[in-house]
Amino acid sequence: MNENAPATFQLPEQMSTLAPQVDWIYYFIFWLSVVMFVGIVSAMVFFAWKYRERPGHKAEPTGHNMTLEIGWTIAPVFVLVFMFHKGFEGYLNLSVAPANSMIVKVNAKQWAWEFVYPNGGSSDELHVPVHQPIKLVMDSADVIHSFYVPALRVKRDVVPGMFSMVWFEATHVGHDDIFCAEYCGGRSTGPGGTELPYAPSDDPLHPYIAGQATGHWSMHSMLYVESKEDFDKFLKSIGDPCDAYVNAGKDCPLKVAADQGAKLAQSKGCVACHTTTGARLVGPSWKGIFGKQESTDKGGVSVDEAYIKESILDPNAKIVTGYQGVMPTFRGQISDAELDEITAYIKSLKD
Ligand code: HEC
Ligand SMILES: [Cu+2]
Repeated sequence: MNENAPATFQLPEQMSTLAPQVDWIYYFIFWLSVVMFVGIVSAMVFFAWKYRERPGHKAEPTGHNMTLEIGWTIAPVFVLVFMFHKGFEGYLNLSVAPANSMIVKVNAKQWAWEFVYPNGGSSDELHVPVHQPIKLVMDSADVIHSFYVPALRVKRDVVPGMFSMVWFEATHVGHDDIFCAEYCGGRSTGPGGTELPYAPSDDPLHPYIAGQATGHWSMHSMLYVESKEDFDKFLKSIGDPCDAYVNAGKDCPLKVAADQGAKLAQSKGCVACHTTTGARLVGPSWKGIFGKQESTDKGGVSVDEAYIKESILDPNAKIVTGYQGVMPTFRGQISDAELDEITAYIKSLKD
């Protein structure tokens, strides 16, 4: 099932390991519908002709046929359960990223995509290495968006106030469009019209948001699948995300957030149980944990934004192997902005 087909009359090119599975169930449903349609319409036409009104024939009511009724109720149930099973299998596959996935953070907002890579750099187009599972951790700054790449057969909603996750592994070098598949508003321009939610920014990292996009239709980007070498070159080219700010003579917001997070770790008392040096206290050290695999009582997890948030608000959801579930919850005592700052701090604690 891993042969990737080029575009067909009905479907675009396959570019991910998942695509053949999605297309299989698509064609199964399509051909089942064709067979049912031809069968039902033929029978209908045949019987309409067979029992047509003609001299010498009287209409005879047929009554109830129990065997038939039960037959055409049970048979479709099997087909539906099979289709549900296939669909659910695909959904689960899409939801559970392999342990060796590279994490890319996706920020959606009206009307742009931003992709943040493991080295901290960001871009408005998604570059990924071929044959490498990519886990997208997605978040929206405003309304619901939906990340959609046809050739990957991947589509998932991006919802404000939570992280949604999807993963894929590209099978060959190439490119495809990234669309927003959720109607996410537009700019009203007429006299007295509503204001654009984002004023043009002088943020050197996000010049593309600078007021040139005007609606859902413009929330378009590109996916580039590259060889490992090309991808490494790309990563180098976006470099340290702070460079652009430093060059513009400004404070780097990431650094400011991380510094703020360091202060919070003190004032909220995290440092009583966590070090940043690699040394173990009551809880594990934060040094170098971001992006790593952590083993917990619920199995292996990769440490990403969503896991850190969960660890702080719901510490007992997953307990790190070798530690006690003694961390208190900070739900209600820590704002969303503070969570982001602590996350930025933990991210900055590289090995
Ligand atoms: C009373 C001690 C204690 C305090 C205070 C505490 N923690 Fe923890 N924390 C733990 C322990 C023990 C674990 C490991 C067990 C678990 O997963 O719950 C842990 C786990 C974590 C993890 C997951 C680490 C990993 O390696 O997977 C994060 C992230 C975390 N804490 C963040 C925080 C933050 C942020 C604060 C302050 C707002 C904080 N903790 C305060 C004891 C504490
Ligand atoms: Cu959108």
